[in-house]
Amino acid sequence: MFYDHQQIEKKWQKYWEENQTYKTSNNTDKPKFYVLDMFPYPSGAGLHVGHPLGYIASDIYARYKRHQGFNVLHPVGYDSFGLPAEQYAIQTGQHPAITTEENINRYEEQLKKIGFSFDWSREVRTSDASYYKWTQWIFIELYHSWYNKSTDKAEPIQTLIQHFEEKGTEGLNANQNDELNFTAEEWKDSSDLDKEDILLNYRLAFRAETTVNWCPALGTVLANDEVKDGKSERGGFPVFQKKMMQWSMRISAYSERLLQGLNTLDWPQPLKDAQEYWIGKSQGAQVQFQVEGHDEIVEVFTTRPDTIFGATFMVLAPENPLVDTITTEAQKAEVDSYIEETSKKTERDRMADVKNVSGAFTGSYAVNPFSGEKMPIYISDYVLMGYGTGAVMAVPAHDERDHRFAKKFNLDIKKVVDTDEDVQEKSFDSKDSVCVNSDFLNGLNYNDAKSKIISEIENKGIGHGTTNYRQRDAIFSRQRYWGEPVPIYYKEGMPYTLPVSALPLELPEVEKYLPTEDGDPPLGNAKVFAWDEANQKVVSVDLIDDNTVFPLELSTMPGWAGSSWYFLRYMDPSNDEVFANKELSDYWGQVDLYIGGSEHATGHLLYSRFWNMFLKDRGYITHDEPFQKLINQGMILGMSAFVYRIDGTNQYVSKNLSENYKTQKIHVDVSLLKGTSDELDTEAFKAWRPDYADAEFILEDGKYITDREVEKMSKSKYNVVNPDDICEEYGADGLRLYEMFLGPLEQSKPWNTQGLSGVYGFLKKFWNLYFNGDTFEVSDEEPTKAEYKVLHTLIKKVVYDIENFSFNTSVSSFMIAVNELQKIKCNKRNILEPLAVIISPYAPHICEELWSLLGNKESVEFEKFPVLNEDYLVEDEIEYPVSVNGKMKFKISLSAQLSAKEVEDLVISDEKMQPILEGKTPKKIIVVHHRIVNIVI
Ligand code: ANZ
Repeated sequence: MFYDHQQIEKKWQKYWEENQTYKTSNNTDKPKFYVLDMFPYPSGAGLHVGHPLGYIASDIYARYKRHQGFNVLHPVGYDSFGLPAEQYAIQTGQHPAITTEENINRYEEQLKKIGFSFDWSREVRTSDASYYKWTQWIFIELYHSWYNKSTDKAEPIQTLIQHFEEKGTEGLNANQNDELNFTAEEWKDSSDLDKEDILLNYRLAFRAETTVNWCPALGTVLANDEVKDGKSERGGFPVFQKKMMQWSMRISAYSERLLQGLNTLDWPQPLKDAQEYWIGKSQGAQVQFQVEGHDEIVEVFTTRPDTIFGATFMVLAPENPLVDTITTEAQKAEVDSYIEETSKKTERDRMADVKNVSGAFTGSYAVNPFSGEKMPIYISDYVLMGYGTGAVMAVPAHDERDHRFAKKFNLDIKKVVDTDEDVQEKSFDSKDSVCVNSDFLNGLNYNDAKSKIISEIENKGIGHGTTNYRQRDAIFSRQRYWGEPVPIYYKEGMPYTLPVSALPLELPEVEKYLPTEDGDPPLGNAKVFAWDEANQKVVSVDLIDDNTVFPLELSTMPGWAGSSWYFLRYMDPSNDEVFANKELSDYWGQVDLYIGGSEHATGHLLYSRFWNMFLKDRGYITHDEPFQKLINQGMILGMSAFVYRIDGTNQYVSKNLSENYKTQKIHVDVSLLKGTSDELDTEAFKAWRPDYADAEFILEDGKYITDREVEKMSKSKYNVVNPDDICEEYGADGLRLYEMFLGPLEQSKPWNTQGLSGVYGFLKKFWNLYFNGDTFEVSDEEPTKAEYKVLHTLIKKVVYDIENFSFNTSVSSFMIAVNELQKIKCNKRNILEPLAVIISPYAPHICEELWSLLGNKESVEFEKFPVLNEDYLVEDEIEYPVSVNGKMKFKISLSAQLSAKEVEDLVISDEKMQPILEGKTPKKIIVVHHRIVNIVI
């Protein structure tokens, strides 16, 4: 029977949509299971076959879990704010909302063609006002919260105010910007404005002057993870360091919890390692050094206080405020010119440039509190102001950068301990040092030496043990249009949140999407974007009088705001009262399986854990961690095609002749090749671009052969394969099976359209098991043992494979099973019915069709997954090798049902045994059941 995939797939996609087959109910006594994909940014290019890889895997898992009786939440949505739609708006004037809507429609169409079992009714879009209302609400909650280190959680700002009213800052243990000290009286005597200023120092969403990554070409600030090698990740524009007043999120308050939480998660180790590295916990000490002849103290952070005896000089970051006070008159010019020189470098350049040490002497000295020796104080840009205290004690014998600096400036190099292997491993070991023998630490291992010196530092009252994290607070404002407005207005320069009742604060219309002439962000172009405090509404900017009508914040939120909590919104997507009803978020709890790309390791996956922990602290949800198990799917690579253009001409030479010419290798679109071959369709090539209209070709054997290379699949490399084309030709089921068949989910693998005919052939064979010629025909006769064995072998394999996320091997076992059933001409209902259920998570359309042809009225989706019966796998006959005095003599086939004793009797009485025994009685007979018989005579 002809397998008409197009007709079948259309029919079932329509059925699923009309019957809302995959709509998830919240009211059920079934156990829940939450399967989530990282939601896509709907780009203008549409999907290529690399995008659905993870979605197919998660869809198979979601369907499998439904068959197992779980109530599965498997939603989809769009991360729909972002730069590309805005860049397009700048170029063309088209509102980003329109571009976004068009792109989403295209994505939706493409996704629906692949037959995903998404609950489309729960779709969310981060750029919808009904969604970002709650992103703004979370911002307001963060603004009105502080981090209490004593309770180790975020608390409402009222508890902080209460603490100030009762005790001032005494006994306060908070995460803050600056350490403040005041009494309860001083607090009470402060003006309202001063109080607000003080509170801003503690809020989880706060404003502060920060050095930011400023990208003039994009006109915005970028997060660290949006900058790659000093360039913007999107567009590759240069990024500079600039000081600006910015909104920030106090993620650093959560560093330790973000680190500890990793232990509870089933995530790939490289991903955990990346987060651990990003958080960057260092344990050490903060130590104070007296500056000679000054009241000033240099405070350093060191992870190696045990090397303090070898600290021979000090280095401050050029930006350290102390530099000004301690630089001597004689050194001022040198110091100033050095500061000027380094201010041009980005922090990243400063860290990357390890070879060229540079610096300047301040003219002042500090005193080493342990050795009593004088230590010259330098400045150098290898010390960063944003880390630790912005100052180091330099130990050139043990630290490589300090060593390079000492060599350059001819400073003393003293080695402290060199006996303990543990320490040697941690130290850079310089050969040219003088050894100082500190009896104080000799003989101690690394950890003991460290603890001992820290207690000594504490005893001397010159410092204390401390922990530092490399992770910085996250800058939250973007000078962009297409993002969530920040629900803040300014009164006397102080920020105030909008009342929750005024949310959503909608993105205003603007005429231009560029910054204003005054350098304000694009929202500065809006005509109606001011806050009328008295009437509680947004009004025209002309009405701003700073009395009752105030300016609104003009920056918008970063891309990561909306994606940091979307998994919660799916639980209750249309609730207008709360972001998600508590009962529902309790029921759905954590995401049980999250699949997505590894590029989100330190961005999305840290920010969303942070917001989730915050919402948990404030009692809105129950779990600290949002994503229990996570898998990073690998990449699908494309086969790029290239032509060789002869330099300075419009002539193109075929691949195998190209060596004879000086050429340039140019990407051509893979759709310009003939069929699945490497041959270029030269006419299509000429028509592709005006530049190529007059192209001439030097052919080989009458053909132009392109060069091929495996690269990341991407629109920019012209090697994308559109899933729509594959669905058309081989069906969505073919696409799904093939993507899984390509190899292990986590690995990268090249796409090869030719390989699809294999899985398509399998689908046809599978289909035909249910037909006799053109008639659908299954028999109700009881299957044979051999038939059951094929089925149950398959069940066993597939269950194991799905539970271990090994989807490629399941596809091969489907192929084996179908081949075997075809060979033994099996058409029994009791085999073919369960077979359709087993294959349905992978190839849902064909299985729905077969299931309904089998006479079932309901979708195959909720049918119980077939259960393994091991009895069918037991071999009927066992072939026992019989060994006599250690030598194998013959083999004997016996029923597997026999006991060991029965096997023994049958072997001894077998006629082949008689000539071997020669009438003797065996001394010993050992039967290893179902394996071997050993006889000693
Ligand atoms: C003395 C010492 C001896 C150090 C030694 C290291 C090795 P992590 O592990 O990254 O936390 N340091 C401290 N603050 C710094 C800053 N603002 N900029 C650049 N370097 C800074 O590194 C901490 C170590 O880096 C500290 O320990 C300090 O040098 C340096 F054998 O102090 B150490």
